[in-house]
Amino acid sequence: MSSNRTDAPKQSELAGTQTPDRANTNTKLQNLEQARSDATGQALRTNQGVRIADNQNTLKAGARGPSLLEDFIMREKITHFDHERIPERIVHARGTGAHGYFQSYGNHSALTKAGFLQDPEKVTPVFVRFSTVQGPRGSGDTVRDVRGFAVKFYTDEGNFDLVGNNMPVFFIQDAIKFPDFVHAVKPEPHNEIPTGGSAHDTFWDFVSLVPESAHMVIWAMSDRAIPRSLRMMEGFGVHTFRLINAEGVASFVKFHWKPRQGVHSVLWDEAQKLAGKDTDYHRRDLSEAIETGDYPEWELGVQIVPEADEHKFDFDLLDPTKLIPEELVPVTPLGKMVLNRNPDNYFAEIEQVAFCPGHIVPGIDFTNDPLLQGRLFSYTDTQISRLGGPNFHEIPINRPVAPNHNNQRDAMHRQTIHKGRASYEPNSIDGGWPKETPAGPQDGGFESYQERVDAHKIRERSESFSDHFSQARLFFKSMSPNEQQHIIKAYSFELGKVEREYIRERQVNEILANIDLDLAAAVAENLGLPAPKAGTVKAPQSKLKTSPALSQMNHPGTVGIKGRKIALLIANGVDGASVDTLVKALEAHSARPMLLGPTSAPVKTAEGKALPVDASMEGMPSVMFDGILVPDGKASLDALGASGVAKHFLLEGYKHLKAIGVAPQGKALLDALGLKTDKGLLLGDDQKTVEAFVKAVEAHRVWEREAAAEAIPA
Ligand code: HDE
Repeated sequence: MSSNRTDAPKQSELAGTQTPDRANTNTKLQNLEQARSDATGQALRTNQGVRIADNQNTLKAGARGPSLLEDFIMREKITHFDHERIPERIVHARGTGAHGYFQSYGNHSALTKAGFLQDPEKVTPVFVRFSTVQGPRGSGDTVRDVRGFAVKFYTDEGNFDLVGNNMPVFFIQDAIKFPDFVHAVKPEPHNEIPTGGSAHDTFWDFVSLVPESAHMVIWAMSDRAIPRSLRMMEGFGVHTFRLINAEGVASFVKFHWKPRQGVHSVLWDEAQKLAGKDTDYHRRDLSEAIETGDYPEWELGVQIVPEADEHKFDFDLLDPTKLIPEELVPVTPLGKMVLNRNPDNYFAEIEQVAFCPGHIVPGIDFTNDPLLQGRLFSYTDTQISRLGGPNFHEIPINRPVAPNHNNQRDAMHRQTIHKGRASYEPNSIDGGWPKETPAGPQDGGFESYQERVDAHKIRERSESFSDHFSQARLFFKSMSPNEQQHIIKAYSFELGKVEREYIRERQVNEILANIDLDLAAAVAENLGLPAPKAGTVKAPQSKLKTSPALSQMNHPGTVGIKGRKIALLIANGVDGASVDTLVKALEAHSARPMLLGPTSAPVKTAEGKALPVDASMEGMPSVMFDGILVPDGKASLDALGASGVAKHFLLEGYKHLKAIGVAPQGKALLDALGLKTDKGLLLGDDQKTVEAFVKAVEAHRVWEREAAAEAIPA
């Protein structure tokens, strides 16, 4: 966890890369890099500490002769390189992460005795890793998939890992089905296709045969599976956990992370294009936001269910395919998490971090959710092969800030050099240390919640886990019309890629028809299947008809357009004053304007000045932006109108429902593109138009336009 990064200059200190003085900018960049590096001023040495005189040439018998085996410098270097890779995670291989801190809003001692939730002054360091599930380490960021949301709290009482996802439920109810599910969703075994997605036969074969997956699959077919940014995702602990206070009183809880940036997604066409045009879209977005000081923030909250109310719901709290609607049990905010530091080294931190749902601290405990119980075994087991043995807790990113003395010894890659003779307990040689701490209200040793268990040893699924469709239906019914259409299209797209017709039919007739007949009929029509009959499973109708909290549209966030990326399309002859006004207006809202030219070369303004650009329109296509502005300047507008790349930029931005503002002289450009003004396509550059543009970006997308945008070619 140690790092010198906090003292290093920030990228934000390089603000003003627009300056024409590129040499100055380059020197600043070099200074920044050198301040960051721990090798600055250091000699190049071998791993044994020997200074290296020549890092260019292998030791040879003569300049043109054979290489000599005795060249320990070359062999050490190549041997180390040969072993640079470790096994990637079997699931969640593609990830990124950041450091930050957690702070409690107050004293939550009535709920839990966990120390990090007692004192609003207490700052607990955290490390977060976000991930996709299906794809390998090099896969695209914007594939349709669940996102992992794993948080390590380095608390004074030991590490607490909240290893959650950006969806509140899961595909299966029992851990024993996890390898089956993962084998089905992973690329097909004969050709390793597809990379990163679920649009293939084995996935749909499995889920169409396993109705308990219906609820999670509809989440995966919703916009939640294609987030705009990792900063704009909710996070969920999924399982029901227990919080326990100093008096031993336990409550059931579901953990929630609510992003201040709001919950937003990209459109499916955008997601697919981004996967090619900016494979690193999400990791770039996260690290840029932190680098520029726009620190992502989430609120940690819990839904609290008193023990006495365990059986009050029409589903089982232990069933991980169910959520507790927020309308029934609201989320109580506990504190906030801020991510404010990028990792220094991807491998050392993001790749080597080892999460485990079993890492808990006094005041938190598990429930009998059979998925959670299986996870408690799996994560440590997986680290042993991934990180090469049981000493992974000594890797810097995994080290607790709390001391961890015990009598565990040796094993692969042991770092600690233990002193003393006694590595057993009880002992008298070392005075009996380290000693147990009796369980107690505060600062006591960990004590498991004393749950009475008196039952037959049995392999059985509880009857209370048998309703698989009510909450899937509740989810669909709670969506806005736009979101419902996206879900219909996602099922149609994915099932359209399924080659075996009997799998498509089974999904439509046996799963979708039991969720919602309109949904099933729409998907069937798109697949050319006969209209489905009403589902045969008599799932109880949940008392709640809709749960507005499930729709992303009801989570706009609280930060306005802060950090949103806006493209300004310019060419020679652009009105410099117009660019200036727009940039200033956006900066006043803390948005991130970027100037895009026909190439990466500076653009000549109407006033005759050379205006450096941030990128070319081809280099940073419209899918990388939240909004587009076209400043004034007749020659510039004419040049954009004659450029296929610029026209595509605007049409694509329109198709993806983005806010677009065009200076008044640009009317001809819009006419030529056949685009009509709407709530988010604005003609004008006065204050009022700029404010309307800002409002449209704030709304994330111009949803009213979606039907009209259908006509625009992809
Ligand atoms: Fe995981 N899961 N999982 N999972 N999971 C792993 O652990 C597993 C489940 C989740 O960024 C693995 O270190 C089983 C639910 C996240 O490093 C592995 C079951 C949820 C991450 C594993 C589940 C998750 C993992 C692979 C069913 C949401 C990435 C590498 C019983 C609550 C953590 C590793 C990171 C990773 C097993 C189900 C979330 C194999 C057996 C439910 C966010 O141990």
